[in-house]
Amino acid sequence: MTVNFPPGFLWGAATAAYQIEGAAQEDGRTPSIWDTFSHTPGRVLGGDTGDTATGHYHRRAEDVGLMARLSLGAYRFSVSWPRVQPTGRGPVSPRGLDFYRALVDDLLGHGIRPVLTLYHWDLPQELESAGGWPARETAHRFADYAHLIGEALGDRVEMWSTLNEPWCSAFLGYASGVHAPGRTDPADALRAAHHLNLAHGLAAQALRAAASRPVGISVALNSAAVRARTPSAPDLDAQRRIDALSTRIFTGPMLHGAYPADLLADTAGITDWSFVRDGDVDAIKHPLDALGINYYAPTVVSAATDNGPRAASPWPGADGVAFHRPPGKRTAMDWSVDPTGLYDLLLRFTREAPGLPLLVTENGAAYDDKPDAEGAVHDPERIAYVHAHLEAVLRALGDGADVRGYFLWSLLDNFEWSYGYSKRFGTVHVDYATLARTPKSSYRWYAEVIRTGQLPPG
Ligand code: GBH
Repeated sequence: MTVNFPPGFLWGAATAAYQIEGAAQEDGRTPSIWDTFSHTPGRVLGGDTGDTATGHYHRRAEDVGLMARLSLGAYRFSVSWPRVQPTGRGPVSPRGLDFYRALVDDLLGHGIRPVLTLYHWDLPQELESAGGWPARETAHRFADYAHLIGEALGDRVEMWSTLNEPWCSAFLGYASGVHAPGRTDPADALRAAHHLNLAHGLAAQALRAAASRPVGISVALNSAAVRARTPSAPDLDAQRRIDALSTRIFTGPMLHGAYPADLLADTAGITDWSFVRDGDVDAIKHPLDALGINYYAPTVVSAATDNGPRAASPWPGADGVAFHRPPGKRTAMDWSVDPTGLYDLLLRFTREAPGLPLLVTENGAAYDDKPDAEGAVHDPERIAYVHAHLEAVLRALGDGADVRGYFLWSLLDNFEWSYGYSKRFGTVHVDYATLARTPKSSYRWYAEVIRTGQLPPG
């Protein structure tokens, strides 16, 4: 197997606004659902909030310097909707926008391509109070927001992404409630999924109309890489159901122009899907320029006769499915380390959407990284994790997958949603008392991979 990545392969790192920016109440920003959620006792481990996060809003130049020394070719970040359009309606906020203009200019000045995600989970609280993603109106608000940002930054940002992981927004936000806004209504979660799909399609149209030059548009999905625990018919059926709810609920309308019939049948006891109106699916099927894949670990399922009492499920209509922890290595999130899931997804989308370029928009791992006595941070497990996953990317490339780039999650340790600051995904360590940044050993390793375009042996 070759160890060389193709010329022009885009080497990146990714972050998200609420996880790094802080400055939650500055320059006219209004609260998002994550401000409300994290300030609600019991929702986030340790009562952590994104009020300060890594302080990136005030350390932009330092952080772009870290990217430049890493030799990044691209940086994937998200725009905080309530920072640039406070309350989610009306005109753009010039002060909020200034931050992203300056960021993009800094990146371009260092030859780093900006990859701008419009939505990484921070819905303006006012829009949630008006119904949130289960309300159709939110999709139209999102298209307006996309238009504003397209007008403002479309002259200098070429690569755009509409949504990050709409599965999490819909099902962790409105079914299991472990993410903001913390609601637990399965029918609302399915409505939310549809309105996120619609928001994606309308925003893609709005972006093309607003930008002053052609833009590339993608979406980042956390396709679950679902496996059946055994090849028995009931276990394969469990796999089919979770694949429908995790992946085909998005790729059905986005890539193939229809919701999968088996999904509609599986969820018929929850909703009749009458919220899908004529023309919606056509709008959702807006041609994409690339598909973003976020991958961490596979999901292993089997059929279950009785799940017993349990917390609200993020899988509406999948009551008879059990989830398993495969044996083997795990990260600090307790997620298994299994790069074959990434290979499988890359080959799957190569078959399913021939000709559509693929991007690994997130991949990485949390480990319990601590500075040693000299203040250095060694993270050999992260190096091994990324090495193994890049090997899977190379293998997929060799087998015909059109993978154009890889974005490490994440540049910095950051606010890990309901886990607060307890989980560290960064290749750069952040001391939350001082906000000091310390590149870990994986940073030097990744810089070498980027500079050589090769995986070192081992
Ligand atoms: C990504 O989410 C996010 O985009 C990013 O912001 C985040 O920091 C990063 O990954 C690390 O978590 O079967 O119910 O247990 C990944 C979220 C986590 C979603 C695992 C699916 C399993 C769902 N994924 N999760 S469940």
